Amino acid sequence: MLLSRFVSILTASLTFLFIMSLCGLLLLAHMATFKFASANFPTDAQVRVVNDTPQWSQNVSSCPGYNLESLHETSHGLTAQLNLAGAPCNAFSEDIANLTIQVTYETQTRLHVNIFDTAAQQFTLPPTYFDRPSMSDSDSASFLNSSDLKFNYDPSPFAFWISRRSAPNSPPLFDTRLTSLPITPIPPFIDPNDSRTAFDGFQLVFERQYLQLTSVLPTDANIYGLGEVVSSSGFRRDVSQNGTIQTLWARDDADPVNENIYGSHSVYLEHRFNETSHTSQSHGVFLSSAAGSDIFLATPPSTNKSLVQYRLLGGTLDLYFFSGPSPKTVIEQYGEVAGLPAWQPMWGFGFHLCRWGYSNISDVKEQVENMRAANVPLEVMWNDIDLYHSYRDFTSDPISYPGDEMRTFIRELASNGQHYIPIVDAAINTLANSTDVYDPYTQGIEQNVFIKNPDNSTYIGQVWPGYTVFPDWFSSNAAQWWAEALQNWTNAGIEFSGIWLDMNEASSFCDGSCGSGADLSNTSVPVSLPGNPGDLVVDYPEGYNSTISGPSGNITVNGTLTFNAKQVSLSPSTKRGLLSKRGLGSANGSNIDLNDPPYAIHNGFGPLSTRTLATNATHSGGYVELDVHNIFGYMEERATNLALRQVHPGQRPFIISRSTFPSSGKWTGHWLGDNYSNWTYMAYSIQGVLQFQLFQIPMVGADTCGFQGNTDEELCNRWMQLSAFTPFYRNHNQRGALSQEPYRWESVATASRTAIAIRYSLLPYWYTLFANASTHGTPPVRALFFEFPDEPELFAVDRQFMVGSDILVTPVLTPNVSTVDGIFPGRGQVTWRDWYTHVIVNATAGGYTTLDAPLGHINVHVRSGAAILLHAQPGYTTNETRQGPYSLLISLATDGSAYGTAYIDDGITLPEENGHGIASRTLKFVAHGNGVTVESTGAFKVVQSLAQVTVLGLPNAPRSVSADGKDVQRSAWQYDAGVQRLIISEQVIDLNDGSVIRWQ
Ligand code: MIG
Repeated sequence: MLLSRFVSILTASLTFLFIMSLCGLLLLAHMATFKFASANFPTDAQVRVVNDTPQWSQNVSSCPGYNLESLHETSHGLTAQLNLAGAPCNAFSEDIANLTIQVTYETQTRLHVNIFDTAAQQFTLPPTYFDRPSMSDSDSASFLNSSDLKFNYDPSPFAFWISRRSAPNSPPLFDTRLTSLPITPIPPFIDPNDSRTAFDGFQLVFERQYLQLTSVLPTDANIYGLGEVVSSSGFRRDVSQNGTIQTLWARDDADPVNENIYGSHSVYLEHRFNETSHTSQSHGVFLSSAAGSDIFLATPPSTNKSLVQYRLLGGTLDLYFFSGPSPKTVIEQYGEVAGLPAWQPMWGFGFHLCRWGYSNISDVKEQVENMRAANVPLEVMWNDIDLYHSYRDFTSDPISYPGDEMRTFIRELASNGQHYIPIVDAAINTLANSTDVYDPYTQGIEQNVFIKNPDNSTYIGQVWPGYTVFPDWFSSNAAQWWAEALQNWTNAGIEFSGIWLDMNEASSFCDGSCGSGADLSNTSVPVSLPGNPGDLVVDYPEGYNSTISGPSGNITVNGTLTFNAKQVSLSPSTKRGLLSKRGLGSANGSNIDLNDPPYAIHNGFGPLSTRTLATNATHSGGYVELDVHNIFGYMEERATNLALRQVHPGQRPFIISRSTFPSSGKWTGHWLGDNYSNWTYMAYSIQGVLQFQLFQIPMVGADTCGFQGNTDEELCNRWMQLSAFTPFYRNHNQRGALSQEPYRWESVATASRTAIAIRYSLLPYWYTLFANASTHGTPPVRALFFEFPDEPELFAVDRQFMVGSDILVTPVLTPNVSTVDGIFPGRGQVTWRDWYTHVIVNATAGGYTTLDAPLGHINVHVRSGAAILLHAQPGYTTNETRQGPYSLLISLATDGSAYGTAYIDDGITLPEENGHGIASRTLKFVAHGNGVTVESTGAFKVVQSLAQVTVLGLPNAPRSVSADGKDVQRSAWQYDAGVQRLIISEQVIDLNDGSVIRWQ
């Protein structure tokens, strides 16, 4: 078994190499030359490489499971001891004999099942950094007997299952009673050469370095979430025989399919449809753990049961169950635990332009000018590491990006209502020699903020600037040191509005430590920059066809066409987990293999320390990297968010970060990493955006037009239009790849102007959706089944998506077409009107309808029953847009009703949690047969008035129209019988008061 485990790692590595060369990734191919060097670990007496490790059995079939004893019922649940039921199996480390289980009915919809080592030595997320709600005895309400969920158990061997109280006889939502399954081990089946894909047993296993928990799933279950991943099966995960291995281990790799990448999210939503009643219910399961893990979704042969199996490298089994029962409420309930998403500044919804490879400030200014000249709205200009002096964080190159000129440039942007965002890499360069000056490093050493080797020396890795150290977010001075570095950078001219956090997995070019003896004066990096001679990005755009000559088939450099959850709100004092003081996890104890844990998760790079920090690197407080690896990004995001609150007091921090973890959304947004400039990856971007809605990090988007490789006009055209409907909207490009700013091709410029105009019209709607996310955890972007949960034909749809409840987006995701097939939810009960023409789609109920989709046109449809507040005149920036009047778009349902809300505030001031503490205004639009009322509440004064109301679905022309009791002049309204549309214009309706608009 041991042998086959290594064989499989080798196979995985070879597959990786093969894929890399296929993609022609010169950069990564370069890295591969040192990829197979065995990982380096700092050598020191304290390093716990235990040579006398007992030979672990590597086989869980003989694991005895646990017996439940000493049960105590509490007002909110129960606690009990779980004691090992037989001789330890020591499968992948020592069995922990005594566990505690705590079951807490935390709210009506949330049940917390926490299984931990009674001695509290295993690692858990430190409550100082992770707010997790919990019940304390002072909480008056008890959900013990009323909760939607019910905890059930067998004491011996211990197993538990979670059912719905309302349906005790239905299959449980989660069920660990697998003891009836064959005890005969199921041989490796997902990959016969990979012994880790064997299922040796299903009982609870809880060892120092291996935890296993298995639950039965319905056959062909609808599972969403678990990531971060680019999933070949789409947003809906594969639970068929060979199903899915979702590995969680933060990793810097360019968006490989079905492998672990930047973020680690151990939460899933399951949606169950009842074929008899034709109704559905969703629930959610969240494992709060930072452990490196494999999560299997599979249907092993001979069991005939689909399973979810968690295999963790440490920590505890801290599980939360959410009862939903709708997809949206499951996500909201997860948000109550993970924390609600950060409030975003309005400008964050503007269009962002970036690339790696702007060689100097003139290059960057030119982009701003060219965008303006082409009249393609540009809200935020970005800089990648080209900005840096010697690739050092918090610097700007004195020759190519002089600080004073940058200050002037950024202030000019600001005076035009535009913004600037620079990159911040996770690693900090060391000093090259004794005359070298680099304050962030020197200060950091003085303040003791860097990650250490086990012998307390500073840990050395390597990134773009050469040898580096890494911030230790657990050290007491780190946050302030980081805030000062950001402040100093601003003072030196880089007056950023927001921050881009990269490389925070954390990425390092040495496999593990570069060695305590590294020659720091050697600043050369064994990785060549893409775009350098020898590493040119020369692959043809996907649509290039060399056999077709002439303008129709060829591409030139600048391209021609190629082809409200109602919950008790927990006061801060009742937050905080019960266990605040824990042991040091893997750092603490004998027989712990920090460097090569006995169970090898399916990390895409093989060994855990490959291209990242060594797992025995040590953090303040004694934590080891093995336990805290997956939260590096989270910790940095939190520190950066808090730092930005110091740099820009009272303002909402805007952060986009690569490596995320549950609760990251409280502090940051996310981009989907190093995707490819091809059609498949454009389609993948939709599942990525949907995943992160579930993960409560809704401000998310892909590198538009694609990062790796060369894009082309047609792809970029379609992609600029698609991304205009995703929350974070940025075009970003690889160094050395063909330019892809939207003005580079006339057709792309036009397509972008069209889509951005829609986006900016919809800003009040986006803003309202995000206010609902920040106050209730409601996901702004939705899979179609979130809105129409009882229509099974929608469960796997991820080539269309919805913005809120009312906007359906049907992008073109294939080349060389002028139509697109889309499904229109509602099975004929809902009408969908074209955004542009207002014509109702003649949709096939429950099936696909073909729509016209010439290049430059993205299909957008409005749901009947919607009332959407819009900006009437989209401008060049969000700020300009907001200076103009509002309009209201109403699409009446067949019964003549429509409803909508809008949340408005100043767009920049940081509210307290739950949205309090700043002036805001909430509008409610209620339409009925012959009018609409506007209800207005709040303290924020809306300066702009409502100038226009469009009513769709009005069967007859009105005789008269009035606004607030006054007749509207006949010339100010028109009725179009063809689309049943009434347009009322020339109005000056004050949104600070209620109003009534009538048509009769
Ligand atoms: O090793 O800063 O994902 O967006 O352009 C590559 C250069 C480092 C990776 C990011 C990408 C960025 C690039 N960075």
